[in-house]
Amino acid sequence: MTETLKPVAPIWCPGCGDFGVLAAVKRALKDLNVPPEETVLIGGIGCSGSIHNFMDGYGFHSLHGRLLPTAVGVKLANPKLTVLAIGGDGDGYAIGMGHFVHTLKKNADITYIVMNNETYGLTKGQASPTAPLGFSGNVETPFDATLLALSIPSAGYIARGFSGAPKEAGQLIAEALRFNQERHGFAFVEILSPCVTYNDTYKEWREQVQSVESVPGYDRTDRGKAFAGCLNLLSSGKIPTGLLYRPDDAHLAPALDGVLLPQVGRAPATVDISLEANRAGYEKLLSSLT
Ligand SMILES: Cc1ncc(C[n+]2csc(CCOP(=O)(O)OP(=O)(O)O)c2C)c(N)n1
Ligand code: SF4
Ligand SMILES: [Mg+2]
Repeated sequence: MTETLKPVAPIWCPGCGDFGVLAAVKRALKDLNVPPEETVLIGGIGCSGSIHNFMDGYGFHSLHGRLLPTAVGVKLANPKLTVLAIGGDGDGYAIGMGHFVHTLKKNADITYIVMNNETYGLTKGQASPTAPLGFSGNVETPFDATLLALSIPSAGYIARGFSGAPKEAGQLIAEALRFNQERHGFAFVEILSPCVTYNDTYKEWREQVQSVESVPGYDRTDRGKAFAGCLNLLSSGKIPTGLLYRPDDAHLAPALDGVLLPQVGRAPATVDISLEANRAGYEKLLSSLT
């Protein structure tokens, strides 16, 4: 049973940062002329994770914290598709943290966008792993996902945008998709996306965000220097934004699809799996089991 659904109007609270991310994703796909029938959006669980319902393309609402293995599977099954995994900070950095690290390591040609609002918006404002000390009774020190990503040797594209600057965020996403198109591997883009209902950080983030472009001597091609540059900004109360890390092509790790697919021969989604086409193979398999 199949049903074709049209995009519906967002159900987010008025003023939610997620509107800026939606605009940025749409702009990036338009800039790259990616048609809806070749776009797959894998949503997480959370306010952010419903983004695929609000735009054209194939959408899949994944399990909480499991959007990344789903997205990798879609990409490996049909590498022609442009695959974006989009979820929240709770989804990606709490329950989904294991998948986040391993997907950075796997390095498939997909783009992962985390809409970070430092809270669990959908479940009414609990502390997420990026929540500051004291927020909603939080007793844990927050961590920075871009620094974590920088610690994974295969990472090749790490960026941070702000939904209050959707044009720049759209450019970072477009560059991430281009990185995938060029078969360079996984692209990670965190977008600061305030939850105006439970954690309205617009004012402070507007003051805190600082593009690494404006930092004299910042070197995004060198992992150690990028880490130190970001850490310096964070230590001085700023939040580094822009393209934080992108080594030269010669220093990029091999992308998973580029390594695996030549071994398999054909993309699994394009293989004829009808009974008749495979009857001889099935019969051979059956007889080998008796
Ligand atoms: C396995 C599982 N555990 C817990 C939940 C409850 N739950 C739904 S959304 C959510 C957190 C959402 O936070 P985030 O990913 O940051 O998304 P946001 O709503 O902030 O955009 C949780 C814990 C769930 N749906 N499934
Ligand atoms: S609860 Fe927060 S994150 Fe969810 S839609 Fe409302 S403002 Fe956005
Ligand atoms: Mg959140």
